Amino acid sequence: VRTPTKEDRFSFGLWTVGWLAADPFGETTRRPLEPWGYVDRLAELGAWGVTFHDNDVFPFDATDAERDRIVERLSRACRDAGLTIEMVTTNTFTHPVFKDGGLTNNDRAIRRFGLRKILRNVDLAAELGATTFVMWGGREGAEYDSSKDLHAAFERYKEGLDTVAGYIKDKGYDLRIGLEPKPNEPRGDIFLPTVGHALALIAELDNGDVVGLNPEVGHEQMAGLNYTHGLAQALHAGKLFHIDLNGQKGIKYDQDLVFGHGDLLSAFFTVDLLVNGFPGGGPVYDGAVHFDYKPSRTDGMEGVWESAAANMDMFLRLADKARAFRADPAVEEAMRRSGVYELAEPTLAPGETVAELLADRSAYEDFDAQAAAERDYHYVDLHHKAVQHLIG
Ligand code: GLT
Ligand code: MN
Ligand code: MN
Ligand code: MN
Repeated sequence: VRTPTKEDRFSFGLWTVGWLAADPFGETTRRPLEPWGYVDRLAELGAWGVTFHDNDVFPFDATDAERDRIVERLSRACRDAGLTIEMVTTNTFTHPVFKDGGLTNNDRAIRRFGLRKILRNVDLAAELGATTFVMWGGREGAEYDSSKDLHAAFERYKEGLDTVAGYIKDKGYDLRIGLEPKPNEPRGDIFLPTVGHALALIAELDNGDVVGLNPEVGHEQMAGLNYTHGLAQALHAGKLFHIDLNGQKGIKYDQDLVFGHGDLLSAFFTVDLLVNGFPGGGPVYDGAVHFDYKPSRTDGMEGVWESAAANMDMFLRLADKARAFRADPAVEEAMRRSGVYELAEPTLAPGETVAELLADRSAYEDFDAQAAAERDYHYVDLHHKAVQHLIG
């Protein structure tokens, strides 16, 4: 497998390699570097971009001068290392003021503060040339159903998103919002728990044209859902703006493992969709290949870089295998036999009306359902060919 290059467009959150590994039961196991201390090594490993929250870089209570100085230092380090700052986001979850959320906090003054903090970082994102602005509403949610007027919560979520999206448009920024769904953790129940919930709210926005999704592998899998299907529906809706790749093993706490180190077969089909697209054509993802993982608490600093490299290596390996899978004539034939290409043909003929469908006796009256039910789809054989390609 080749080594990653800038053309692969791999990017990492500074909070990923920078995670010091404190968890609810234990202290940190690694020491912090300065924010710019991470960029050279990422560039050396073959990354193209970096992403960060405001407070990954400067403290929550930084003065304007301090903020400017630190941001300038980081952006210079990125420039020197040849790294693109492709996404910037806001931390509206760490400080206790956000313990009941930012945009959906019951406290209006906190909602106004949260909105201001987000808008500040929209300006910063645009200034640094980022093209995606992720909004992960980790604290937007509840533990107790009695605690929230849920209708009002969705109204406030909409209001907040429309305000931020409207601001981006008014300013003419080349920036799109990527909502990041998650079902739970840190809240008992987070609002917009899945890709589907987020798509539904986006459809109700006035400025929804610049609002799409940043789905994370582990977050969909924590909800027991199929990540590749989630990406597919976001693509179908024209809303797959960004992705968070990582690994997760089933329905449990958010593991943020290396991409492919959780459900490997699912990762294979995710990469198949990302690099090969839909079998019958359609929208393709052309954004950053962004990793949002956590280096294990049991690893030291060397392990951090090993795991960062593992994410990219895993993607490249799966991409090679997914390309070989689709290029294999036996697979092509198996896909044909399974009817995979047939689904792209519209069910009604071009220009056919419902009246014509109703008049088509072959579609119903003379249709032999028993005979049609005999079809052998051979899906297992097709799937086994994918598994063979995957394991070599
Ligand atoms: C936080 C979260 C991630 C999100 C980040 C973006 S913050 O680390 O767990 O999944 O992508 O805000
Ligand atoms: Mn996660
Ligand atoms: Mn994420
Ligand atoms: Mn995370």
